[in-house]
Amino acid sequence: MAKEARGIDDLTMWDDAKAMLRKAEAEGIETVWDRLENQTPHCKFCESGLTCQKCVMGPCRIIPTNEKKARGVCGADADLTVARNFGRFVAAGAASHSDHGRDLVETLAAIGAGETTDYVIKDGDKLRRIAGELGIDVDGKEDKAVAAELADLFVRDYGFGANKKLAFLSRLPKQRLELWDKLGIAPRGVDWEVVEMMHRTHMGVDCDAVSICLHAARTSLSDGWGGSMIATEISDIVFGTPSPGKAEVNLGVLKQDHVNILVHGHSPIVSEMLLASARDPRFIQAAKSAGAEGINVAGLCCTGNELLMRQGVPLAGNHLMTELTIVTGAVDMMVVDYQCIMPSLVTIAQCYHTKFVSTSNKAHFTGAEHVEFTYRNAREKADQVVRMAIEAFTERDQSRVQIPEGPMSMMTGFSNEAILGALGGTPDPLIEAIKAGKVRGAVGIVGCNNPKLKQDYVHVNLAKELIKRDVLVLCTGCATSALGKAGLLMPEAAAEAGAGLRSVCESLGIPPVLHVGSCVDNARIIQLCAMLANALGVDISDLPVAASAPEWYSEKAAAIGMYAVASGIYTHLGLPPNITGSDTVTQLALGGLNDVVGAHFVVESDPVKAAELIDLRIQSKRVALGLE
Ligand code: CUV
Ligand code: SF4
Repeated sequence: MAKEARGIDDLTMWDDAKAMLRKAEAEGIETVWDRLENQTPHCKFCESGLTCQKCVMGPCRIIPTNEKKARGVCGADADLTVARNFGRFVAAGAASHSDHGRDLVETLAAIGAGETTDYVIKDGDKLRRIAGELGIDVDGKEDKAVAAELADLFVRDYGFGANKKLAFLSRLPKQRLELWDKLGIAPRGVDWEVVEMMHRTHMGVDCDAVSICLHAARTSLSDGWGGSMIATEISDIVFGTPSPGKAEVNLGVLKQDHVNILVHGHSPIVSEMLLASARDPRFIQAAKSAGAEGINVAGLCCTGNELLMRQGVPLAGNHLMTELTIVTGAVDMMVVDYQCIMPSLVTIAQCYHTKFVSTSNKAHFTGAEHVEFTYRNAREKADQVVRMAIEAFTERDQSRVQIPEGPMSMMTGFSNEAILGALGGTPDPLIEAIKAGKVRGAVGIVGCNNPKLKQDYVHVNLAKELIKRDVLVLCTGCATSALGKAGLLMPEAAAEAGAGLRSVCESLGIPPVLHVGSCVDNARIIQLCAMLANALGVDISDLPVAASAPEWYSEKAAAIGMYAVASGIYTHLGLPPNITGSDTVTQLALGGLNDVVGAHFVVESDPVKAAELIDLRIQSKRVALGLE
């Protein structure tokens, strides 16, 4: 990207964001967009994946067109360098989701062992259903005992897996698992695949680009069908399985006369407990004594999605809104756990009265107040944090407060259980609608914001194009805020859909875009795909479905995209990963993988063109299934 200042209208499509960008400018607050401009142009070697610093014979910069510099000191060429970098990139993403999942396994085990009273089993039916599905005999056992056994099984999955296979691979269509076995990419253990990627990419281990890419696929699958899926299922068991409900989204969810607490990060373990304290009448009374009308908890990013799905807690915004929320001057406290929390937030909080509180022993922020949450002390710590927020409210300078008006309404809570419930208990009505062409296919729009793209523009326009073409959209993560703000998460948005999708939505009273959760909840989408494939007796790669991460930025998003593709789902990205320095890796990603796993990536930043490409794929799959 050329280094030229973009106007505010080029940075975001939203009025709430623009108002805060103007306020930030007036108040001399630096944002992510300023820093992007200062960092542009980026290093060309890094952008194309051609730098290596995996040992101190280097660091090396590979110049494929220069005879003398085409190899690093060890002899690694462009293909190998790109593959090793990409492999580690995916491994870091898989590690992040899976380490989040580990916290839930630990919590479930603590419940089973009676080591916590703060966390309990909220959905005992789901606990028993999942345990039964995975071969645990639940008859005559108490919830606690089942929880302990299930946690134990997941602990094994993190290490070696029973029979060196992750438990949830039992959900796959037979063809898919056979293909993975043939390719040697069926994930064996959640931690195993990540560690093995670190090993393989050490100097002098796996020195074949294609081999590393295949292991990247396996690593990502240990996330999708392992760490993320485990995180989602335990979160439902402990905090409740989401069911449809109403909520609100955008900066207008902040309240001038309330103590505003924002939760940011990913783990419901922290945010759920905080919400419980904030809803405690004792603290609401304390807030009133401090001059507020009450306590308002709102979410950001994925932990915001978790609370939204299960509790209908309003969503203040997505990734690029996190800094701007503080600029309102109305945020008394931001409580974070881990992932996607820009360190700049601490600096911005210091420009206001905002208290910034970190809670995880694995995520410290210089300058923040650290209040560590564990399963033993969570409620006590949450109480302490809420008291601090009330105190912070008394220091708020109301003359600096500016809250953009008018939150948007949205519908949320579409877990697979809720989707099946809406369909009357089986996927058959959805399959019939797909066969009849009323719903031509389905696309998961997921993932982040990236300041290189106009905020939410690709998300929103891609979704609009798809629903027009009778393609049902499922969304998670930061896409949720984008599509919610655009009004697409309301049943009324069915009017913007094609005639077929519109009739289906109207008869069920659902929106044409269904909110299915946070990033780890992308596991719900692949599980739903597997259910549909099993019901039709086909492989996932035969389905008229696709995935899209239009504005992705993170290593986690790369892991998600990779496991979607390796599961057989065609995946659109709004911008490329840093792999373009290798023809081998790039061609594999953009096409070659189709012959290997039945799906591949496509990169396109224009939402209309992306919709056309996705539509072509859906159409070809419909034809192959004999539906057209
Ligand atoms: Ni996990 S990974 S910016 S919060 S979706 Fe949002 Fe979602 Fe990307 Fe991060
Ligand atoms: Fe250079 Fe090879 Fe070391 Fe990488 S591993 S820094 S390419 S010598």
